[in-house]
Amino acid sequence: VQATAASMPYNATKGGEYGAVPGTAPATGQHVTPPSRLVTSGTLSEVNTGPKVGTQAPEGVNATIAPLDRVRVDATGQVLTTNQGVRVADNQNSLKAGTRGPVLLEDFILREKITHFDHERIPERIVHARGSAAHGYFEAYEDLSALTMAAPFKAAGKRTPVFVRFSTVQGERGSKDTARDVRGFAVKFYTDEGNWDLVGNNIPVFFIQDAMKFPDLVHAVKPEPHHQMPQAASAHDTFWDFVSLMPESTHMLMWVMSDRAIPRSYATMQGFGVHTFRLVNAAGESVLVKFHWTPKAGTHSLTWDEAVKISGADPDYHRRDLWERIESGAYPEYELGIQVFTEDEAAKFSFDILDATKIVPEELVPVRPIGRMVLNRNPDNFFAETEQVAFCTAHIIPGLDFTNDPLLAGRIHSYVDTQITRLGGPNFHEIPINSPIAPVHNNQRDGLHRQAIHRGRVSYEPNSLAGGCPFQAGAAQQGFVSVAARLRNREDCAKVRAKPELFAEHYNQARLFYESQSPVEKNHIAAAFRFELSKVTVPAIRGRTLAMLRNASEDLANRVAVGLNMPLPDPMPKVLTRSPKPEVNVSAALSLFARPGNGSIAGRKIMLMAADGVMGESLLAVHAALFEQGAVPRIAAPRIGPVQTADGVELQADVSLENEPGFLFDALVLPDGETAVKALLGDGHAAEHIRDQYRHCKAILVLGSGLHLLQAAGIPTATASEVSDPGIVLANAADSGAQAFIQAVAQHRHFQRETDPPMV
Ligand code: HDE
Repeated sequence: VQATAASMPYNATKGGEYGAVPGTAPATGQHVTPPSRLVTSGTLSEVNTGPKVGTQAPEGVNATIAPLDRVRVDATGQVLTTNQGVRVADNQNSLKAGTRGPVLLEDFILREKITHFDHERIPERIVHARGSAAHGYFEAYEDLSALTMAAPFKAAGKRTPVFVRFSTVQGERGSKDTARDVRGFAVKFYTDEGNWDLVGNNIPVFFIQDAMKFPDLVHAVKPEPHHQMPQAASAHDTFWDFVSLMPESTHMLMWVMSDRAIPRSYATMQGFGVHTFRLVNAAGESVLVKFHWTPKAGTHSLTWDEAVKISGADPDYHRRDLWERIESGAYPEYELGIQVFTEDEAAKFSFDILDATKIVPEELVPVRPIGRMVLNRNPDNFFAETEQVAFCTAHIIPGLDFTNDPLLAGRIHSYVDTQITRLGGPNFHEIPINSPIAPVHNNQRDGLHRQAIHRGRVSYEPNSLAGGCPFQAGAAQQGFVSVAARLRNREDCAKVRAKPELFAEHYNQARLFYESQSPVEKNHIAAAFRFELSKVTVPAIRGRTLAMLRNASEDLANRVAVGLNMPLPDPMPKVLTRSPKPEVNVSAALSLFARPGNGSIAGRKIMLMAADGVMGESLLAVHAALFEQGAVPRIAAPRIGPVQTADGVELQADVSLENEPGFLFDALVLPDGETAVKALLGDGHAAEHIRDQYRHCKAILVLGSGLHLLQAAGIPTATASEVSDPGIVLANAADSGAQAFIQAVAQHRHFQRETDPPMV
């Protein structure tokens, strides 16, 4: 019982929200004195009052806390007022001429309240509308000044505060988290030399090569305009029509049809800067760079059947997971790595590093780890922070620079532009979550929603009246200087609407990706193409996609064609008949299994099934062992509330078999106890949950007579003597099975049992 209360996924230090006793909500109407923030009772990061800016700071520091405190509002113990600070005496009734008479126009309190409500919504992001975010910090491993003067990399151990927003691309703000989709991975570094936004994705390549095609891509993938369907899905005609006419998308399609597009958690996916950027040192020398984020917890994904089911039972699955991980202290952590190479090296590659549909294989340029990022604080308010945060690729700092990637060029324009509509004007940098911690001084003035009150009569430069201030910073004062990169080929200087030749090679890296996958991953890619294309109603689009796939992999094209009951068409004609020879044909790093993580099961949700008459001791022993590992064990019974064990102890069921279906959990424990097992055999939910766990290849621990549940659910290897599936752990008298089970959970999935179609 104790363990159940302690495993509640919130931060017990938030005393003001949960009452004096951790875990007890204040009674309705009871007001609780707010804890003094930044003293002893804030969240883990709030209690930290160490130095805020850039320098070495203690664990959990977040430099944006202090500036944001200026605008934080806590109404505990406060009287209700209007926006003008006038105390409101009656918040129940509008002002009327008599109790049954008309409402009076003079009721400024009603009008203010309704008017504000009418304007509560702002336009959602045109892409990446659905997202979830968290605060944290980046910590450099070493001094990188030989390569770059960028502020976060100036000293070993230096910490820079960050705000990170993860997102899906296609769906609307209220759509599901587990759609098959690319995930945004946008990081705002609040450096002491200005804000740097690394606005990346969880996939290192993109669908298109030139910003000119972005509106077309987005129009094609979004719900179709005549009937606004389907929501948050690429499995429809317009998307496949477009991509099958754009062979440059072949490589990206491989990634999007792989399990990368259905991550288990934001904490178990990689992130990539996608484009090639530049690092610049104090001497003005520059090298080319690709950015990689790698999760400490390993790269893990859902299965497709699971993702579909989760989207119904918990559309907020990833948002909840991120929130709960942080509240329970299982902080998501990622390592930042860079691939560094020179322009001369790049000139010899078989692909163009300005082409965002290409990776630089790790075999060609290894990834060098340079720091880690820890997300340790949830936002206080979704709208003020997660919704109003404005990421812009144009936000870079001295030490970094762009390359001529034509997709990046469009982005440098687009992000600032889109905020002007979305956030209502050019002063969005003054919204607290967007404002830099570095000082801001310039002669820009006015505009909608201006917050700063600029003093003096000078708003121009040069000036003498203000002593020439604010003055221009030379390079010596860390002023931003663009790299004077020379174009290699002077003919390129002619104005043209055209692409470099290597941009026309579309298939080498699509093949590389597919060939680098494990057999299980290949199965999933083939199944994803089959699923998506079988939702396409126009057969010619299916045929064209197959023709394109043939150029990347005959094996894959064949498997998809068989899956669609279609003959293979001729391969799509290639633009480049003489294809450049790729440097590598297989890259182990491209498989999800290449990064199993640190073996921790922290943050994994595990269902412990129970009913009256359950053998409490064995169940609680497993509960304690899981809790010890930082996992989130949940007791699930036919109804929530008290469950009587066989020896008369009362357990509390956190969830019911009805309100939290089994597929929301990473693993399952079946209980011992004849009476409980009998009760669970009579509840169809139990068998459903067991079958889902099995089908989704998750670990199952069977305690004693719980074996009957496994057998009744029709699990193929379910007799005590013949369980050969390493994902099914049988406890016996000598061993609770907890340790073997923890190892099985750490494996994440047991794909050995997977069949297509599923047997169970
Ligand atoms: Fe974006 N993208 N994008 N994008 N993108 C936006 O900006 C755009 C691209 C990415 O959590 C928008 O503030 C163009 C690549 C993320 O707030 C918009 C092009 C990559 C986010 C926009 C691209 C991304 C966005 C919509 C092609 C991976 C969410 C709202 C030239 C490297 C950021 C907004 C957040 C959001 C434009 C292609 C990542 C319209 C024109 C490639 C993570 O400005």
